[in-house]
Amino acid sequence: MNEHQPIDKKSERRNFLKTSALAASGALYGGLVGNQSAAAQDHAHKIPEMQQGNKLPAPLGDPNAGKHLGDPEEYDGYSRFKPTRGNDPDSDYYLGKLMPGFRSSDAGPAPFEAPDLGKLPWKMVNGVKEFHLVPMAVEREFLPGYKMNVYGYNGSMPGPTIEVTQGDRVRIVVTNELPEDTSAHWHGFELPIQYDGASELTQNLIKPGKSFAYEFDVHEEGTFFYHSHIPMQEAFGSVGFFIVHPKKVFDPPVDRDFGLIFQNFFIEPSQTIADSWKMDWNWQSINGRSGPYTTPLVVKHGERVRIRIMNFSPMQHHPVHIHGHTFWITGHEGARIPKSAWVPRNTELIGIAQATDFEFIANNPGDWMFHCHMVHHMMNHMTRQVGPRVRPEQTVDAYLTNLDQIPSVKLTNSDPGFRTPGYPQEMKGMTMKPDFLKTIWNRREVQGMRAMWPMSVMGLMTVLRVLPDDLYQIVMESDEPVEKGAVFAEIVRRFGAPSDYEAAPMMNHKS
Ligand SMILES: [Cu+2]
Repeated sequence: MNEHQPIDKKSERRNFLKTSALAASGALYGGLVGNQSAAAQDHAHKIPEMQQGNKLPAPLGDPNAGKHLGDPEEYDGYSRFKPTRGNDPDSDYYLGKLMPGFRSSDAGPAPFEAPDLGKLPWKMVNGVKEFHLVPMAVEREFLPGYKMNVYGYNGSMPGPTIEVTQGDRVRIVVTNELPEDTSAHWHGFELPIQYDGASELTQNLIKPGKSFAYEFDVHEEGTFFYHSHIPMQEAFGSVGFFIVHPKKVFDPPVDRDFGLIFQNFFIEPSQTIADSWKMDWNWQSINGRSGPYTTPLVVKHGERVRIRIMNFSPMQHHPVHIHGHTFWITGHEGARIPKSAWVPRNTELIGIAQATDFEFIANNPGDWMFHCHMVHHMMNHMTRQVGPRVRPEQTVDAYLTNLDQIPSVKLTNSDPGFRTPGYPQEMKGMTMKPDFLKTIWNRREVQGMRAMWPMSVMGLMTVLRVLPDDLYQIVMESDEPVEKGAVFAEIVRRFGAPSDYEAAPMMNHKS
């Protein structure tokens, strides 16, 4: 099977410059230039007045670049390049069930990637893979400017991923840098009892500053994790992925192998320290970040994708939903599921301490929501945003130094919505400051998304971006600047209904 066709960087650049020139020449909507259908012309007149000033992005990329020549595009009526189900529910290729990706199984497993998390390095010592894991208090930036104090490992929350191959023998030296005792549990592994890390049942706790070495053979394969076995430390973030690749690559091989850890925490408004005692939650994180700071999963059109989702929330289950695609459930934290028992879904409930592997063909280009479907998990607490509790630009220090004139509640938002007793449900005034937005946008993975996207991705939400090869190259491999909305508009132009498309209002294009 062919690997992806290489893309000529120079021609890409020429193409970009060409499109930039088009944009600069004042073309309102590139899709309408040079190829204007009567319907599109007609529609151009119907664009509402407020949209008239919108600068709509020019065409981008080269649709002919990176075609997968020679790869079969269709199996039993299922196409990897367009939304399809196939002809027969009993076919191996129904909903892309056994449709391979582009990666050959000879190439070994696709690299595991947990966005925003690192991997724990190891070295081979006398035939054993040796890791050094350090439980410690960490500061994790859930959102730009929101640095939270939690527990993690080696400076990260969740901790770095331990990644091994079935059959490896591992030694994990755990050195406790927490201010209290801990232990490390290897969740789901069938290992010798004294290395199970169940505090006090199987070992003495590791004192601060002390180490304990865990050593065992890994005969399993699949999606595992490690965590402290002190419940309150678990609620404080002490967890990390432990991925075991099978000796024989899973069939069919995937092109992408992502991992996401869903968590929630209770952190009082204006506090930075998680409260593990509360039976409640108000901050949500995926791999230690809240939407829109979660990093989108970017894949190429037609690829076979695996996403492993693990729920390490203290008290909450998550129905995880993906838009625009149907996925197969191919594994849980227990093991790979036999193909005969795979289930197609678009929403899967993942309970606490459970993991689920989704697999699907990314056959529908676009920027797709990927999120927990519980409405209160789709956002963090709104104390900064709602109602008259908002006291802009005031701090406790300023308050204490001015006790004579205790500042009264100053309602700076004149919107009548704020006069309503209780919380306006529309969350008026949910502003994102320029520095915040700059950090959100200053990431490769979000280039060319619609200018308003950060308004819609909150809490336990992220985005799956399915990009044709040329647009993938522009976003993920080129350093050329990409106009906000340009990649999205180009996908609409090629796969959607461009005459009905309106770009985000102009004000959102400024960062
Ligand atoms: Cu949830």
